[in-house]
Amino acid sequence: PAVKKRADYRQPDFLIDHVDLEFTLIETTTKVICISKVTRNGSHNKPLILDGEGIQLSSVCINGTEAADYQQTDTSLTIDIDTDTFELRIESIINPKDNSSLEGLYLQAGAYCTQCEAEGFRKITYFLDRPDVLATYDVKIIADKVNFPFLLSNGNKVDSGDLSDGKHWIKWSDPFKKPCYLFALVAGDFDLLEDKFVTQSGRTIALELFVDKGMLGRGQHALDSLKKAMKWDETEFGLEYDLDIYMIVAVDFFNMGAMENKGLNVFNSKFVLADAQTATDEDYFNIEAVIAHEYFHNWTGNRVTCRDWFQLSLKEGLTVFRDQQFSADMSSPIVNRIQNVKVIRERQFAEDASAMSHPIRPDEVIEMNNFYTVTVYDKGSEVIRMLFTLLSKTGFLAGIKLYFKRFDGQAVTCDDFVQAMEDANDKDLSQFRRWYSQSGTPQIVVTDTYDAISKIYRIAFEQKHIATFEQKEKQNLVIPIQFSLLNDKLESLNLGDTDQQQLTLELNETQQCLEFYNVESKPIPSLLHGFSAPVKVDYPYTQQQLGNVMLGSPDEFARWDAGQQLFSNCIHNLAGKTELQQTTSIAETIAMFEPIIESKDISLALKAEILTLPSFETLFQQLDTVNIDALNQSRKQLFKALAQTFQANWLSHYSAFEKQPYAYQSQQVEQRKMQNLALKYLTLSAQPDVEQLLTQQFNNADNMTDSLGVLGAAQLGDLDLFERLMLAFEQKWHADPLVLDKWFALHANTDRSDILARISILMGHSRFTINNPNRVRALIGTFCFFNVAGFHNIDGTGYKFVADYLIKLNEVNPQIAARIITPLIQWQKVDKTRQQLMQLQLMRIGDTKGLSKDLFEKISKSLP
Ligand code: B3K
Ligand code: ZN
Repeated sequence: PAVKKRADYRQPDFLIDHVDLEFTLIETTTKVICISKVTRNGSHNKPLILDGEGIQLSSVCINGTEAADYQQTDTSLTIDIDTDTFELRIESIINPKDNSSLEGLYLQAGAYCTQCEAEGFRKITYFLDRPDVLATYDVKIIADKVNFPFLLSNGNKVDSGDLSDGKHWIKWSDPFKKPCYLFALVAGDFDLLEDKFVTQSGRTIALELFVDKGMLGRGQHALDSLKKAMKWDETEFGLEYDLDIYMIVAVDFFNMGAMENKGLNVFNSKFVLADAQTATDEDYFNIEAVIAHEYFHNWTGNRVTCRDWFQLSLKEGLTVFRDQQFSADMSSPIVNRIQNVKVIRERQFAEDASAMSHPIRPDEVIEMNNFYTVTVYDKGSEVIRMLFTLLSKTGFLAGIKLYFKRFDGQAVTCDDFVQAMEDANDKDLSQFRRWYSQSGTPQIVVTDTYDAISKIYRIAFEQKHIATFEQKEKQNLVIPIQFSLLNDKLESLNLGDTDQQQLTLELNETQQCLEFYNVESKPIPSLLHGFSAPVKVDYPYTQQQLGNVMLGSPDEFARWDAGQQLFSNCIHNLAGKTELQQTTSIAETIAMFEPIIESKDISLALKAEILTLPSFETLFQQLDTVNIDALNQSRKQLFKALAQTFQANWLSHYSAFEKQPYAYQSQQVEQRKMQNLALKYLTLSAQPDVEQLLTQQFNNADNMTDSLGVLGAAQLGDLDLFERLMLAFEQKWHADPLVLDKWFALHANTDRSDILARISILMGHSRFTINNPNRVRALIGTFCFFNVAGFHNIDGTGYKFVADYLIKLNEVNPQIAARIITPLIQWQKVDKTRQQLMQLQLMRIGDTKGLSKDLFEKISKSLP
């Protein structure tokens, strides 16, 4: 497969500014007529080359006359033409029923649905499938009226009618120019939830939410979230919705979370449907966040879009930043920030350390779908956040304003965005731009000295960059580092002349040193407040100093982070120690958390976060080489000790709150979080009547958070009880696929010796199907990503199991296969034996006949 390079970008040879589409929906032979108004772009005599895949071409007409002068390949249609402006009519047939890739137009569970981003439109019709070709669309959909009463597309409904053969048709018109990746069509029978939103300028927008029949009761939260997002974007960014109607359709078969098609978002039902019985607090949170994310794309992505796919972070980084700000405003900012940082540390750092490392604006791509990554999205958002920090909120918003003024209705680059920020603020961002081109996780080495005689404290910050897989040379970046200094009474020092206690250093040289005068004793630095940059910080803290930062830092994030470092250090230090040394070091670490667990001042949410151990994935990323078994073991050891030491506290935290009828409301969310954490610890501590507690909570729960809380806890303890509860859960939720996914996932990450046999049985479960991405992610994805003992079993069976599965999935759904292969290509840090076993399986997959571009790209990069 061909490698595409960012440096090779050329303007399109032809432009299309209007499209008339007509679909006659028939299961295996859908007819598509696409009439494009084409103009030559510039003066040249090149032919028109259209993209197309898996399309059966019926006819090509130019200005009403059938053309013969064209050539077809598997992926293109070349038309020789010397006219400069013409109408191109292409008629073709596609097969939605047999389209299991869920890209292009597909028919699943009785509904037709499209997914065009990144390059799926070419599976629908021959077209200039690139984001810098912007057109208005008129779409006519014809289908059977009984089975497909709703026929939806982008924009406004303009006309409809019945046909004699039981069919009907509806016409849509989208007045906003858009690239074809934002095209959408949905046809099916749904329940419809309707509402209205009045914009700041007084326009009334119709809101329509389409869900599976019978699911109306689960749609309210999504609709409420949409209204909150619409309001928030007006107040915070001054951005108002533009069309008269906003539609969201929830479907069960979808490759990702959701898609921001103009005026017609398509959602994975997982990110729409919620009620107390079936959705957890986390589900409620995610729904609100994803609904907002897609809505925010209407401006950042749709009104201003990407010139080419290398610029994906232009819309994704910015939109993730916007949805994170929104979520922080809707609930606890600190818990939100911690969650964002966990994604960076667990997954983005892992990507940087792997063969798939790439800058937030990649330079080379084989399959674009492989680049919807935590780097482009989440690190991309961190880069925007740094701009926000460096320019201040006012400066940032001025930049945003200029960006829309300049580029509304256009397809632009990341550079254009930074230029707007630069011009609006009169600030040189040339060095900052390197964040877009440089991959890897910077390391900040901090050293300090204190002189008791002169009372001078010096602190030096050094940025270090290590080579990544695809990029050896690195340059210095601009890194905002927010920090404060604490004295030994845990008070923050005033820094500089002002009474400011926090400084932001703009680190842009290799090393920068700051001096502070009249400092009474050597202070402890509290570093990287709010995770002010996506970096690793290295300062030689003692455990005692970390304890002080955890208790005394003015920044809540830094407090949490210090606690995480205390735990991490302890876990990493356990390996290679005698039993006595281990016990002592564990006891010392745990003792430092006593003031936290007993504190009444700290918010419950932060408390629960501080008392949660760093995940295995976070710990893994802290090391250069990892002894998997030892790390897993040590983490469990500390987990258990924490459970036992604080057993009485866990019990009192567990019983501290009175149960109220379920509501998704912050105080309740925090309490459930703390209670379910306590329940886990109680289970691990083998608290005498824990079985009773678990059973009681399970039987009395009026909500999914508390039911799953029990299962998550029981999974850590006695397997017998876990099995019994799981069985009961399955019987109750057998008919509810979204709930059953939680059950599949719990099974998949259970630590048991017969895990592969168990998963094989579950693959035969009547509700499991390889065709549904949610099922595959729940069962197979969870196993790969989270079942450390099973996946990394030193006998290699875990890797082989996954490889066997991916070979099958390659044929069904390459995009999902390429997602799930991620842990298998991240072999760089594990021991030699495992490295070889992993590579062996990668080679096996690589040898598969008909290997997709998606898997090919990841495998070929990751094999040495
Ligand atoms: N833009 C889509 C993602 C498309 C993924 C294509 N493989 C959803 C989002 O980021 O909002
Ligand atoms: Zn997005």
